[in-house]
Amino acid sequence: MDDHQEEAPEKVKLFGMWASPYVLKVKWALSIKGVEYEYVEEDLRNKSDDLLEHNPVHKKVPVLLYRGKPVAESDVIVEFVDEAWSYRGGRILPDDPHERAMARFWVRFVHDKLSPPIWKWFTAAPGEGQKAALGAAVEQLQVLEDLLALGGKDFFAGESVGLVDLSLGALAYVIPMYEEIIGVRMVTEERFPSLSAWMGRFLDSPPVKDHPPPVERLKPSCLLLGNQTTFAFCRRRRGASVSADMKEWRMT
Ligand SMILES: N[C@@H](CCC(=O)N[C@@H](CS)C(=O)NCC(=O)O)C(=O)O
Repeated sequence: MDDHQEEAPEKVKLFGMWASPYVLKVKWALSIKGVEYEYVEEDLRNKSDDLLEHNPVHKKVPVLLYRGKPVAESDVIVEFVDEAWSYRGGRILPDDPHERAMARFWVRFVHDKLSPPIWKWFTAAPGEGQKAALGAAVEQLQVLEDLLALGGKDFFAGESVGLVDLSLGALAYVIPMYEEIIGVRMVTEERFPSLSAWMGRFLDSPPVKDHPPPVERLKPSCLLLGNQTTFAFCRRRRGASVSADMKEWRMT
């Protein structure tokens, strides 16, 4: 960005929806940079003309409007925010090109390798499928555990929240919520000491304190996400137990 002039608040607009982890990630990025903006809450069952005009390809939130120009896709927006306001706030991407490439690599890892088995674990019926998904999720969580332990830093790329932390951020509040609904603990201090400490630090970090995840509001909304999720939630509420071979994972 050539022009590093301070933006008037009305020049930046974020189209979002309260439950969206992608929107929350963008809010956290804007908070790191100290950017003021106007927030527009979308009804995704009745999308506004503005949203459809600004994101005609995906028709999804988040969309960031900067000087009237839209930026869509949360990962693209986060990088854009870091570049557009490079002169203020904390750095989201590292300065070093190789470290930047590695940060992007781990973002892809979270999307492609980690999130799918966690979602599968949450939505699977008790039995082999649930056990296999748990095993797959734990295997990938171990990769992150080792990465964090090796780095020896508070966050993935340093002493403050950066790109990888933001992309993993939703899991820091979603995993405990899933654990509570299913009644199984996946990330414990014993199994994943570095990762569980990171979760605590992340949830306590300034951007997350600025925009806390709407956990209590989200819990019942999980029921609306899909039949399988509804099934998992209802099964738990009815007091049915997880399968017998998963006793070691059960919440105490
Ligand atoms: N890849 C997108 C995903 C965004 C996304 O899935 N947004 C959801 C809300 S969580 C949405 O707008 N859904 C509306 C729809 O699918 O019609 C990103 O990272 O921004």
